[in-house]
Amino acid sequence: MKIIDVVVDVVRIPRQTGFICQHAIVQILTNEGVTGIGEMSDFSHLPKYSLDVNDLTATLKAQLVGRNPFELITLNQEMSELFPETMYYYEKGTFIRCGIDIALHDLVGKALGVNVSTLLGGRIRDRIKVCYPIFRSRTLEEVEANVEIVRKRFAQGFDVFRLYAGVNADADEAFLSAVKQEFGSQVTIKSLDFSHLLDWKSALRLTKRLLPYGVQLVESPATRNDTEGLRNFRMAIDLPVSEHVWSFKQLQDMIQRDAVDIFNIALIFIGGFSAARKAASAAEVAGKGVLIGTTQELSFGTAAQAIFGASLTNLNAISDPTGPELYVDDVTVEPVKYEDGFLIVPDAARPGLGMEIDWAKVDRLRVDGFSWGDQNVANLQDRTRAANE
Ligand code: GAE
Ligand code: MG
Ligand code: MG
Repeated sequence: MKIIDVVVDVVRIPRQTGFICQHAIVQILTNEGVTGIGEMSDFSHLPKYSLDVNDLTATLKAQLVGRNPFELITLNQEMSELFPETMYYYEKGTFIRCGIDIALHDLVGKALGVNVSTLLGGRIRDRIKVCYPIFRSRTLEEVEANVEIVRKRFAQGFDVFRLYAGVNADADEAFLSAVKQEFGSQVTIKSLDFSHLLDWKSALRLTKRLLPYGVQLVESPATRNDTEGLRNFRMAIDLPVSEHVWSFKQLQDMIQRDAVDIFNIALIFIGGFSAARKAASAAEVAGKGVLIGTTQELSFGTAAQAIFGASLTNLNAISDPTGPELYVDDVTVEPVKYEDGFLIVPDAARPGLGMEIDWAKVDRLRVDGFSWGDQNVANLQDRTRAANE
């Protein structure tokens, strides 16, 4: 079997928060009529540092056309040379590598007539507990709208939430206090996510202030790549600490320094199934847990994350992928399903990822490229529309 073409479609889809994200759907076509599909999710991080989609397509074609898609290891190695890791959380190279690796797995699964789970060694669970994200309140006035999101999502079965914190401490406390008062033990706050905004001492001070409201763990409580700060934080607090994995070097540093308890692994931030499996295995060998993180994928990318999560023996914290609930639209025939706050792993009997793209939806949502255009960049960190929009 040989690859004969690579096609990249960019779609632009708003979130419920008003923030608009771009994603690429990549198709890898073969001479035997089998096509693999991958998702490069959420290119809206670093929006002014954008890729030329025609140039990207030409690069991918030059590398992949004529090649055997079953050569997953070699092709992944080559992609890592073309798009090397940069030790940066929102590095775009990992998004590209991820989309290609997902597409190759989908292709190989379809060619063999098996689900991607079979390629990964099967499943040890068929659903994954997830939490709904509450984006940072920048002012006290924004708190009530976030409590309202908890009300609405709780009614739909989501009983775990995570809070992006660290910009306005009073607002963080007001939110946690309101949720505790209204929902008591019916609602769990999985984590405070500081998104590397604070140095570890500031994060520690704020965490201590918010502890009485009850949280399960703390994520990214130090500046980016400050592994020592993460360790200092971890040793100073009696709660598990999680951090995203965005490079093997960074993962090695965190393991060496014993800096975290739980590695937050998302296919998109490490470069697809192959890379994510290596990271999860390293975590397991080091005696650490894993949670499935998210950039907020569409249903296709979320299905890939679910299949990965279903294979993990050390998935021991509540996970994050809720993109399909967050976006107002999607590109698959059927979305992935959520029940009682669990992400349901797509049907194991279906080949590939088991998800079908609705090309009419792609046509409706397609844009020319990744350019950020007229969107305001003011509130990128908080993934919401700017207050003045
Ligand atoms: O830090 C996190 O856990 C988030 O999921 C973070 O990566 C977000 O910025 C996410 C988003 O687009 O909302 O990527
Ligand atoms: Mg995070
Ligand atoms: Mg994202």
